[in-house]
Amino acid sequence: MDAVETAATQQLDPFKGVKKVPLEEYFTSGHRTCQGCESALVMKLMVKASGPRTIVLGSTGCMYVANTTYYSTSWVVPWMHTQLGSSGSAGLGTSAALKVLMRKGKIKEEPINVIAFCGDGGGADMGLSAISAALTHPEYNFLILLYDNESYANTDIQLSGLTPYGAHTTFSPPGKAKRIMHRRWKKNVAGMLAAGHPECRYVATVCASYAVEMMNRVRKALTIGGPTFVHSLDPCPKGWDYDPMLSHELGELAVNSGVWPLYDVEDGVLKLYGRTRGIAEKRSKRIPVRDFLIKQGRFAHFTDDDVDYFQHKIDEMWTKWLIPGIIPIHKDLEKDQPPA
Ligand SMILES: Cc1ncc(C[n+]2csc(CCOP(=O)(O)OP(=O)(O)O)c2C)c(N)n1
Ligand code: SF4
Ligand SMILES: [Mg+2]
Repeated sequence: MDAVETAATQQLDPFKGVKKVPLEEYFTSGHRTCQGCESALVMKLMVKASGPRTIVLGSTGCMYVANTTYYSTSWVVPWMHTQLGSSGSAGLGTSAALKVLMRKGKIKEEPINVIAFCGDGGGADMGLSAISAALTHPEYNFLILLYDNESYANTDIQLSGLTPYGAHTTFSPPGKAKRIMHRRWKKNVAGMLAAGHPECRYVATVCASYAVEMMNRVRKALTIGGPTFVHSLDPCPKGWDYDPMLSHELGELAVNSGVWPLYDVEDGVLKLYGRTRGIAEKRSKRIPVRDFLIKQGRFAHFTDDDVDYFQHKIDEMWTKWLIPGIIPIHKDLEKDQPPA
């Protein structure tokens, strides 16, 4: 069978330590995100990792609105806004357009990185089908980066499919009659996309608290080519309700408590990395989930029972799942069957 014809990608080798990271910035001053906004840091690191020959496309949300306020922008590379649910379509369309322009000789033939970002609302809820469709096209090179601040933040913190259990949002305020308004568990987007898209050669989860590891996942995705997907968990001082100086620490707590496992799936092979790998290999201990929850006002209404429930769910993810935190198929099917 003929191999699919793809355009060349840039060879972006991993940064071997923080001292090897270039000083040049392609997302710079002039944005109006909140103090301590981790998603803004993700934008900065993402495009630092990809370099100057990059086109960034962004769906509606904080990272569109706050980064392109009337007549000003912090983007140094070419950038375009796209509709809330269409990061998948925008990434695919832009990559296809570049390919055609190069084939017709209208622009120079060279590898250009295409990155389409989306929030959890735009990516995991509204735009999931467009992302899924985009990931079935191996002939086009582009990366979809989902920055997950766990709410529709830009429109004042509404609940999304990635908002964690029990969190206080404007759609799930705790009340006297009902303390926990949001009872659904967070969707497993990276796992679902990796498992269901055999044409997609690379899927990863990242956290900007581990910046070099995060940038290297972006570089890997862009080097490997075809449609790729990276999911980043981003502490958001406004929506998570904490002091902005704690953003970095909250990212670390999410990873070290096992709430946010770090892994990548390359050509169907899954590898845990960083702290997550240390936990899985029992070199370091998972810290209590309470340490992560207690720092955030969105969980301030939690009782001990609520914290225990959250911990129980995370423990289950680590002990019962086929792959810790990633593949929610129980290991021991017989034992886990409900009573007849
Ligand atoms: C089709 C559509 N519906 C609703 C909106 C209003 N809207 C703009 S930004 C936004 C929130 C997006 O949330 P998310 O994708 O998580 O990004 P965040 O704001 O959290 O960065 C909404 C609902 C819109 N722009 N388009
Ligand atoms: S609301 Fe959250 S994601 Fe939006 S700019 Fe503020 S800190 Fe960043
Ligand atoms: Mg969001």
